[in-house]
Amino acid sequence: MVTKRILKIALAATYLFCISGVVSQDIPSLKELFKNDFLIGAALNISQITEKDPVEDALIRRQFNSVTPENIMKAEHMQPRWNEYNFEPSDQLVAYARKNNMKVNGHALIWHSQLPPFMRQMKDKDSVRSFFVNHINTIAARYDGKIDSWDVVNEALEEDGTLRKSIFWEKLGEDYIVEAFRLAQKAAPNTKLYYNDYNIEQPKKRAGAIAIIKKIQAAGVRIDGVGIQGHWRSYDMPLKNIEESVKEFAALGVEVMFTELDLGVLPNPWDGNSAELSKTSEGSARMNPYTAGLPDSVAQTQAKAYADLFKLFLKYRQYITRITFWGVGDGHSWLNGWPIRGRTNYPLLFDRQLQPKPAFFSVVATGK
Ligand code: 9MR
Repeated sequence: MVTKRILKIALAATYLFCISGVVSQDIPSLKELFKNDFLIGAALNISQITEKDPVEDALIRRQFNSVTPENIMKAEHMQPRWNEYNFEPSDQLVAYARKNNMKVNGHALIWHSQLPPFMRQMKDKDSVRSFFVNHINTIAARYDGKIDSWDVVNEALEEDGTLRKSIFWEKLGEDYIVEAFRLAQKAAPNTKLYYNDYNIEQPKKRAGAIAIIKKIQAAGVRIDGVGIQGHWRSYDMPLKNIEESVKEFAALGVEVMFTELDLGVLPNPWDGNSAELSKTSEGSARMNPYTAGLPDSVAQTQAKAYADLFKLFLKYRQYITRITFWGVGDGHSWLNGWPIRGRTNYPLLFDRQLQPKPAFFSVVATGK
């Protein structure tokens, strides 16, 4: 009985060792390939940070030299109750990154989403101000010198380039962004400070981001960089806008980063009238067409999109400091659940078994 169990464990260990051997040693390493160009990061969840899956851990250690916590440093996790902080997961992240020689980008200090429950119905200005000041001071100071950078403010813009009417905008006024950076600069003098948002490659929203950066600079406050999130679709890449954005942001003297890269392959319910269709069974099949696997032609389109993007990143490598993927393998991507729940999406470089996809090899080819 005992011998049988030992045999089973040994077999499992050998299997794991073999797989991790294949994954970790037999394919090129992105962080090595691009080491003179930019950091290569991944958003990690708590089970990845705590090394629950040795195969995945070997892959992460081999491929990435930068980590962004996908959720654990958001306000609802860091300060779940008024003035009660939960530092444990973030401390684990810092230890994990130090052990593996990875940079850490803290995500995010001020964001309208994933706020603690006590914030959601807050009416009174003084309470919002007190949360804002204490949250930034406490967390930025604690991790100064332990992490490398912060997304100080995340997603403060509407699509038309005006400021989002968030609780912070409403209660603190439009200067809250400059104030957030001022507080972060004081509390974390050794940490880089970034503004991060999606769709800011699009002209109107980009103009809004430029206005934010200029306003912070004009106030004499430090902002070190801007993160273009990069949630795009393989069949619809805004390459020209991306290139213009890199140039325009770089001209402001800040670092440019691609911070949440993933290229979905599924239809977008907001195109045409397909949103309505998604509610019918015929519509659901149309909106979720690849449940049986990623067709070769779609994988090739995605590989080309990733290659085009990395060629552009390399062209502007003097301005671009980091490329972070929003996840590791397709199985855990947020895009399986958004904007429609329960779909099978394929946005990343590694598949559901953590094997490299054609997109991985097309990215590798640009780096050679
Ligand atoms: O990937 C994150 C997912 O696990 C969370 O449920 C979601 C909650 O809003 O946030 C996702 O990450 C977001 C990131 O923090 C900010 N930019 C958009 C990302 C995708 O929604």
